[in-house]
Amino acid sequence: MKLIHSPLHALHDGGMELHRGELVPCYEMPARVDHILAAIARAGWAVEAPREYDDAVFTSVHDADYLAFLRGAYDAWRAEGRDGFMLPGAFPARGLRRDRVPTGLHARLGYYAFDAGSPIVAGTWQAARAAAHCALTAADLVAAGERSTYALCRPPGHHAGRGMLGGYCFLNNAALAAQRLRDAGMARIAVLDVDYHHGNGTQEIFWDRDDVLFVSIHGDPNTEYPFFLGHADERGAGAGEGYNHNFPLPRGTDWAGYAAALETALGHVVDYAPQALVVSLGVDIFEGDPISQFRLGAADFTRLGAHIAALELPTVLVQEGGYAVAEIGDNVASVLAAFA
Ligand code: SP5
Ligand code: ZN
Repeated sequence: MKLIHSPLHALHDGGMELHRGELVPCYEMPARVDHILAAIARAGWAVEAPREYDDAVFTSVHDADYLAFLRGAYDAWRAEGRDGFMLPGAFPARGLRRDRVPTGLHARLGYYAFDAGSPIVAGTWQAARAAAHCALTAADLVAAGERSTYALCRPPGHHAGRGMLGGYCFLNNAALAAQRLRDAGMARIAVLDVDYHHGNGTQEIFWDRDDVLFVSIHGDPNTEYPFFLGHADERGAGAGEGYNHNFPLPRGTDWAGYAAALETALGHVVDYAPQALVVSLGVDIFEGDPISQFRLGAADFTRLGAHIAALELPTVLVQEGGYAVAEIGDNVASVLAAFA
């Protein structure tokens, strides 16, 4: 399998997130990638650089005004004489207007963000762009006949919607990969999201479409981030009705509980008979994850990889979350081993 990585991820660094009423360094940090690269090296696998793409490719899943904001946000921040990281403090919740984009920078930041945990720093746009290039390259390789590829994306992507950032995500790498496979002529693409947190952005992007199936297993949004999407009754709309499947699971779920949901989820993928599979691979389902509540052990990632690989589909694996930094590399490598 081919593994795609860009060192530009490291430009997204130094931000803080609001966590339980306190600003703390982001759990989503560059060291995550160092540990994944070390595990990849130990396994004897090679990594290659992503191809370059024109920014216009991002409009396949994102709104142009959102992309323009993201690209120019930090320069505008600097022009106001500021440095450090940008975080929003007010959001257009119910009762407030969403039908006009405010002109002020801080106002626009709140308009386009949905949490105060996803700071924009000087290098965020460049890093997010490089991560998206990794996912697009991984998709292009599969479209050209490669059986499986892995995109070591950082920052992650599955919380980013058409016009919305959050959950450490800015560009939706998995959605860009799925759309790229569609644009290459594959008729049906399935996205399987195993990150602990519901992939609200990916669900939103493909909500009314029947050409991309979205299947997600995650912590119950009643108590787990992102809280406001990811329930089992969300099935898609219009042409997309019946092409969205959510499996919210309670805190404390171990491999036995997870495997039961996984079997049903994979059944939906098989029934759909896709030409390719995109996996949003978050390993924050690990028992040692500092912000998540499932109880999968290290050995369970080998099982997870084996179950997904058994589908024998052309597969693009896209890195999402995973915050137990010391163990993230081994957990990712355990999944990839089933494909390598
Ligand atoms: C890609 C991804 O995994 N994004 C996750 C973003 C989660 N951000 C907010 C987490 C809030 C968790 N608070 C739980 C307290 C745990 N001690
Ligand atoms: Zn996550």
